[in-house]
Amino acid sequence: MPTPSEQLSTTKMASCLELKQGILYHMRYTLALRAEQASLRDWWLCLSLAVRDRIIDDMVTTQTRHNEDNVRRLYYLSMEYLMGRMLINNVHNVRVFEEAQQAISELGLSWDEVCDVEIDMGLGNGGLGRLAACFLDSLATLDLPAIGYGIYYEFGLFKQEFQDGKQIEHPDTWINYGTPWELIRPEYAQTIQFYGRVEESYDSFGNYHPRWVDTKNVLGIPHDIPVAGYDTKTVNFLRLWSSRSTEDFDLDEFNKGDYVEAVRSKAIGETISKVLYPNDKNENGKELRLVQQYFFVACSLADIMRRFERGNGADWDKLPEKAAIQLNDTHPAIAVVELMRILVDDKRLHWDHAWSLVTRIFAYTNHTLLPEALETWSVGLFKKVLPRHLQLIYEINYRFMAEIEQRWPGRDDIKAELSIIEEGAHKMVRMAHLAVVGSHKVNGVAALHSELLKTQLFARFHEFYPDKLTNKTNGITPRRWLLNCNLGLGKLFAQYGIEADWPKNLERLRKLEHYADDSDFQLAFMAVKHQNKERLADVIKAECGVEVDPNAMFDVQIKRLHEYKRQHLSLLNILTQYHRLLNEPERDVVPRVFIFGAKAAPGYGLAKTIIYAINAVANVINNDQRIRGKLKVVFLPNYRVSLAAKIIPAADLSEQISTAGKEASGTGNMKLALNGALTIGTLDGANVEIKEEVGDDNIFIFGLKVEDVQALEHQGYYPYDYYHGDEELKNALDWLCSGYFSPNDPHAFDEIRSTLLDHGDRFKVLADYRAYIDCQDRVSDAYRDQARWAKMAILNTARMAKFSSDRTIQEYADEIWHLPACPIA
Ligand code: 4GP
Repeated sequence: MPTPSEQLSTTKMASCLELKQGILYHMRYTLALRAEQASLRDWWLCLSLAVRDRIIDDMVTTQTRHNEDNVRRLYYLSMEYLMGRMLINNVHNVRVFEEAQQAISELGLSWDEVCDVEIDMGLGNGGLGRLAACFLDSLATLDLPAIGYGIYYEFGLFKQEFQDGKQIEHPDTWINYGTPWELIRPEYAQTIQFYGRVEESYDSFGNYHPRWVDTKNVLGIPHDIPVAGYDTKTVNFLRLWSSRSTEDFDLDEFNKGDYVEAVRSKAIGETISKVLYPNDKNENGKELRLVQQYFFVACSLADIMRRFERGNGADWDKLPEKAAIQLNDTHPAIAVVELMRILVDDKRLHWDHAWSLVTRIFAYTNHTLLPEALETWSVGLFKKVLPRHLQLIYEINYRFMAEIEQRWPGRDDIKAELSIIEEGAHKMVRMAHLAVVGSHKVNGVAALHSELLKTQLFARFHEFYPDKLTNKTNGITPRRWLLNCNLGLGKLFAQYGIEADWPKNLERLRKLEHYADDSDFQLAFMAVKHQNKERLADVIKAECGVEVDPNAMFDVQIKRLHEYKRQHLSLLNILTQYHRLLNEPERDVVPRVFIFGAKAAPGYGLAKTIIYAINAVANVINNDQRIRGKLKVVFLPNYRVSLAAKIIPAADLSEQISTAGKEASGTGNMKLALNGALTIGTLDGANVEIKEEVGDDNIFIFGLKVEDVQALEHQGYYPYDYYHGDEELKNALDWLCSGYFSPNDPHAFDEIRSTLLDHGDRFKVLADYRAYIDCQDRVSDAYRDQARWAKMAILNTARMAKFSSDRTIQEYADEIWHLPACPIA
């Protein structure tokens, strides 16, 4: 049997040697250590630096080319980026994976252990933040000139721990000892203004030129994270801003002799980029959040303008030719106003001229229909933090209202409906309206969601701007979500002649359809799944102390904890199955392991209660000898990108059970299906399109459709009817709240019950219960027939090409950004 080194080609051997030398070089000259002294983290750091060295050469080439050719660029503005671990992705993207593995093994280390040292870069909450990360990967892979802009949070999404089954949050200190993946660029620092007041002033021709004065200023420092495309020379970057005080300390205070006060005011400047707000459907009203939004937007626009002026001077008409800006949700929507401020106040353009430029530059992506997630800011707060911007918003709105008057004369109701300012006792600025008015395209993230934007949330806007609303169904990068995380499947593809370029051409996997009925292939495919399950079983043992059997079905629900995602519907199923088993111990059931991963927003009490309930039920079930391990329930703590990468390849069943009309798209659904998990889901978000791709026979769909949900709401929804009409449901809910699962805290789960029964069950959990349980029975039947299951799983993997983020990004590039590729020689 050849050793791994004998299997490497000569070129790869040379490259492996070079990497090893790089690692040892950094051990000595960056860390000043002898190899014998090095910890695992030191090795990880040196390997990362050695890989980074390669990326940097291409980064310099790419950026030189982009600058010299003065190319059109896409600027992606997002408050969140869930990048996860960088090393594993980078070694794959720059195609040195085997060499790096070999080098590490020659140094006497374990590859997995070295990789596991890396703390995730978790600068986001959930879907929208991970989407941004997938998009950066695709932009670079497709050779599209792009820069991502965001915030360099010192504390990313909190670390989750369970104490007695309850979520406890700890700060995420990812940056404690620095990261090898950043390049700090003090030379591109920006000074940003806040607060103060607007001074009326006139120039010598009598023209009004307001001045924003008496402001508090902070510095934004860029931290650049290189983003290497897969199998290409393009290296773009993500520029994250950290805030610093403009002065080392306040000289006035210092001169008054108050040294401590002087240094304290410096610290205030640094709080802006301290911490990520941990809500995935954002929290409104907090001043610091508005300050964060403006801080990163203002830094980014100043940076964009600097780059533009370097290449084009003051030829402002060229601005929309050189820059396309995508707003990831409304979080950066203030950019529309900031660019107006720059063009009108600083560059002295006429309003109409400036507005015509601005509205050709911006486009906006909406990620949710949930009304509580639509951002609004009180006019009072706006006036305090950004007084000049509030004036500009009023001016934008005044002109917009004039257009509405033209279209619908005398219709004050329509004006009130569309106005950027919501009138009333507390006047609010509606950021979504600002984003729609200021953008040339507005997109939803799945076909169904975009349709609902047109017919519901933005229906009137759609009447007014019939060409503005459009769809761009989300996607996921096949590099992170198959190549990196499922090595076994990648090897199998090679054995069965799938072209090696499948990671950038996912259509290649369609060939697997030919083997869907081939029993050898089925066995091989399921054997890979089994190995992945064994690995996950080890993680579960280590993290939860629970033994699970890899022969059982792994039933996975991983996503943020939210009522609309209905983890509690899954809990009702678990209780029902458990109850059935206890009543009929000899019942022939398919053994299942229910696997959860989810963080709840720290202020979202009910979500935390649902976590507590799942853990409490898990604790009873996992220790009940009577059911002989036929059911297991585990809640893996601290769900994050790197944990997802371990769970997803091991999943048999993917739970996508949101209330129809509430999940804009979902992307976990795509990752799981790509790795051969079958979906049980509602006709919601991208599930609808997954069903179209894989075919009705290869997915388990149940429950209310959007129209049914609406009809139910219209005719009056009475959750008690379902409760009294279904014995198993009544039993499951009563049992949960009986104190049986929480003897020391018998009322712990009352809120779940009262939300479902007494407070209207907003997300129709009870209405979908029966259809869900019956569908789960069909799932079990399918699993009993392993050949049938294997065929369905293979067809899922084979038919996921549509959901590559390369397809999504190419659509954005063609239809919204009009962005040509710029391949680097
Ligand atoms: C999420 C949506 O909930 C999810 O359906 C979608 O797939 C994802 O965005 C990416 O488009 N929304 C958020 C949020 O993360 O904070 O609103």
